[in-house]
Amino acid sequence: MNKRLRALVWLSSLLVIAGTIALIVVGIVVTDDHPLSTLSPVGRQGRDIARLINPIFIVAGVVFFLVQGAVLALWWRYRVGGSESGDGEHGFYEDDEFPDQIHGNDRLEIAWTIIPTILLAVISVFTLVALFALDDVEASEEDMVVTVIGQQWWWEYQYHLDGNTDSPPDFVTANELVIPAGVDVALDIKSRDVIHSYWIPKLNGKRDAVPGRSHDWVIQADNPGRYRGQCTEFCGLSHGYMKMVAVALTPAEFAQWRDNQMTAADAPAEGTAAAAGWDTFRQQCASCHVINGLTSAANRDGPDDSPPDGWDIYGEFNGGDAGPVLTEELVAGAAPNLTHLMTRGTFAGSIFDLYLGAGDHIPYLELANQGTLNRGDLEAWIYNAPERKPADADGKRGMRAFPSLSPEDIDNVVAFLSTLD
Ligand code: HEC
Ligand SMILES: [Cu+2]
Repeated sequence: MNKRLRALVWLSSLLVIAGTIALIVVGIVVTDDHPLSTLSPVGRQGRDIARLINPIFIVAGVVFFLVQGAVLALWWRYRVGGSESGDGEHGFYEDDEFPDQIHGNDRLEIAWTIIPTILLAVISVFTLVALFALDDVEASEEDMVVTVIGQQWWWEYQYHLDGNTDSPPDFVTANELVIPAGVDVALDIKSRDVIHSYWIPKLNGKRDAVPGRSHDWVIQADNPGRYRGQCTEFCGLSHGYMKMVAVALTPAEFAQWRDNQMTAADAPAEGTAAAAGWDTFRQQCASCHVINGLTSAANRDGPDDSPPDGWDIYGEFNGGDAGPVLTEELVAGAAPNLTHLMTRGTFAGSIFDLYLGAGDHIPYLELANQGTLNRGDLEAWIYNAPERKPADADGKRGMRAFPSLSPEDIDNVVAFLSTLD
C-alpha cells in the first residue's frame, strides 16, 4: 500500500472517531435545556417516551462501539505494514501477502443472527407497551377537550370546557395552547387544509392533523411553564414558520385565564386612537378576523349575527356533514380569533414574540399588563405579513399585505389591538 493511501486511511478513521465524539458532545450540550428537546421531558407522556428511548439508545450505543471497535481492531490486526516495517508477527503483512482465508463460521453467524433478534424482540415488546400507553387517551365525558386545528401556517384551539366537541366551543384562541399543569388534557387534532403534525417535544410525541379526520391525543405538563413546539409534517411554503407554544399554568391561574378568555371585547371609547383603529379594523380586517363581541365570522363587514351560508358563528366551515370540505376554494378558511390577542406571548405561528424580551420572566397572566409590546414586528406584520412569513401567491393562504395603510392607520390599529386583553 503506498504512503498516500495509508495516510488517507488514517485520516478518514480519525475523522470518523472525531465525528462520533463531536456528535456525542453536541448531543449532551443540546439536551441541556433545549426548547425542542424530547430528551428532557416534563410531562407524563414525554417521560414514557424517554423511558423507552433512553435504554434503547444505550443498548444501541454499546452495539455501535462493539461493532466499530471490532472493525478498527481487525483493521489494525491485519493491516499491511509494507516491507519497511513488516515483521509478519504483529499483524503486519507484505503488500502482496494475505492472511489465511476462511469461509463461513456457523457459530459466529448463528450468534450474530440470534443476538440482534433477541434485542429487537425485547425492544419491540417495550415499544408496544409504550405505544399502547400513549394511545390510551380516554378522557372522561366531562373533561375539557381542546380541538386543535392545523392550517397553513398556524394553529387554532377551540376549547370545549364540557368535553362535548359536537357543540360550539366556549372560546377560540390561536398558537398558544394554555393548559392546567398536572392533569391530562385531551386534544382532538384536525386540519383545515393539508396534513400537519402537532408536536410539543417536551410533553408528548407528535400526532398528525389530517383533513377530514379527527385524531385523539393527550398531553400533560408536570409544572407550569412554556413549552415550544413545531409543525412536523411538511405542509408547504411556510412549514418551518408554523410553530406553537404550550403554556402550562397552575390550576388557579388556568381558571383565571379561562374566565378571561370567555369574556367578549368592548368597543373602544369614542374619539380615541383605538376607536379610529377599530374603524380601520372593521373595514380592513374583520372580513377574516373574529373578535367576540365586536365581529363574528359572519360579519364579513361589520357587526352582524347571521353567518353566511356554510359557516357557523365560530368561523368554522360547516357546509357539509362533518369536517372540512376540500375544494379548490377552500382556503385554510379562517384567521386567528383576536379577542384576547394581547394575552398571548407570541403571534403569527409563534414566530414573533408579542412582548419584548418577555421570555419566561413575566408571569403569563401579566404579559398584557407588564410586557412591553413588540411594536416593530407587530406593525411590520400588519403592513406586510407575506414579507415576514411567505404565503401562497394565490392569496388563499395566510394574511395579505396592506400597503394602503398609512403609518398613522397602523398606529391606530395597534392602539385598538392593544385593548384586546
Ligand atoms: C385575508 C384574511 C385576513 C385579513 C383581511 C387580515 N388578516 Fe390578519 N391574519 C390572517 C391569517 C390567515 C393570519 C394567520 C397567519 C399566520 O400566522 O401565518 C393572520 C394573523 C394576524 C395576526 C397574528 C395573530 C396571532 O395570534 O398569531 C394579527 C395581529 C393580525 N392578523 C392582524 C390583522 C390586522 C390588523 C388586519 C387588518 C389590517 C388583518 N389582520 C387582516 C388573515 C387575515
Ligand atoms: Cu403544518
